[in-house]
Amino acid sequence: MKTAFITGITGQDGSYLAELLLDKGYTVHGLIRRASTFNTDRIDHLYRDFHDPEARVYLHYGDLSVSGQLTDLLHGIKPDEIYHLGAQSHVRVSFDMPEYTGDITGLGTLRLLEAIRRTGIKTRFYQASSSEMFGAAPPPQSERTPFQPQSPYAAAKVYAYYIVKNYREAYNLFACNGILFNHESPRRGETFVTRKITRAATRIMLGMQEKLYLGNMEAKRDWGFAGDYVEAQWLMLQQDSPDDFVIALGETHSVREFVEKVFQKLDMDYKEHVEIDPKYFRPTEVDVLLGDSSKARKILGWNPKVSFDRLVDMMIKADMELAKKEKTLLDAGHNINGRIA
Ligand code: NAP
Ligand code: G4F
Repeated sequence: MKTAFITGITGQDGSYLAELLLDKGYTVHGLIRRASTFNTDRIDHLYRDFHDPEARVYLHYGDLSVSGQLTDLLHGIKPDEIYHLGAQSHVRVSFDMPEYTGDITGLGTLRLLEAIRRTGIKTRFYQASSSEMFGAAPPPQSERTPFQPQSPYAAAKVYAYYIVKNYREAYNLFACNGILFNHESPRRGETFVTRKITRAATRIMLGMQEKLYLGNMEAKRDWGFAGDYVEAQWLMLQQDSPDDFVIALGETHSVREFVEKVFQKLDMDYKEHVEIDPKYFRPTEVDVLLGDSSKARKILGWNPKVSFDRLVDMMIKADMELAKKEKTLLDAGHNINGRIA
């Protein structure tokens, strides 16, 4: 039985990856942050009390800013595979918190690599690199496209990408960069644009919200399903040698198209509900992302199963169920968390 260590296990990808690894028989250790509220919603269904002999998920408090503790954890767990998904992952927020983003999203990767080097454990390392690193580079983007980062987040990810390559070459580590294009799901954080749209549209439909405020609706993204993308993360660590791979569906749509599609599927006209708020614009934008993942499809045999259209349906369905639950509570006189991203 293999053992994996996941940073970012409480995030969208971490939850899907933990499910995948448990299905494959792994024992899964995850790094979680202490918070004054519960932050394990996405993995609660996987967790069993550690006294239970059947338990295969173990959670450890820690933070990507603390290197000594990461070293102790890796020394104790000695995982066969490390999936480093933890990050300050929001691009707009990275303009508000550039130093923090550099520390966690950039240096966090170095801290883990150093922990591997210092402990001398034999392990395989996955780095959650991002299509955001391509920035202003014209589409389509592949492993050969030079990076032109357009945000503190992207600059931090470029640092992490190169430090992974450096440790691979300098210390012969099995370390891979998965350069993943945007991937979404019903578990997507509510401040990312797709989920913000499906949450708002379903609430508008049920009369719980009037307006949806967005930023740049002309930006284009290559959106796929997170469940398909974590499979690629696992495949990268099963190869004979470490390498870097672009993972993308290979089609691009604007934010406007996404909104239009969601509202249309709910028989509504988005123009009646959507307004632009300059607050959501970024000082520098990434205009078009469109991935060429032919290398991953050929070498890893990676083949995404969920189309863009099915992804949209999946997100609408889940958010409609959530909105209905919220409405039932509201109608019964309860307070709900009506916070909008
Ligand atoms: P996400 O939902 O935002 O999850 C981020 C995770 O990182 C959460 O578990 C979060 O913990 C954890 N984290 C944040 N700061 C931390 C810190 N200081 N110490 C320890 N853990 C910390 O992100 P995601 O969408 O799953 O993405 C996973 C990774 O892939 C990220 O590195 C992201 O940058 C990268 N990526 C994502 C996409 C995409 O489209 N989703 C595309 C390319 C690359 P809390 O739950 O406590 O906040
Ligand atoms: O959903 P987004 O915030 O995702 P973004 O910036 O593309 O970043 C995501 O994908 C990256 C991979 O390319 C990841 F590395 C990163 O961690 C994250 O998961 O924004 C998508 C687009 C942007 O062009 C943004 O300007 O939507 C535009 N947008 C328009 N109105 C908005 C909004 N984005 C957000 N979050 N909120 C809006 O109201």
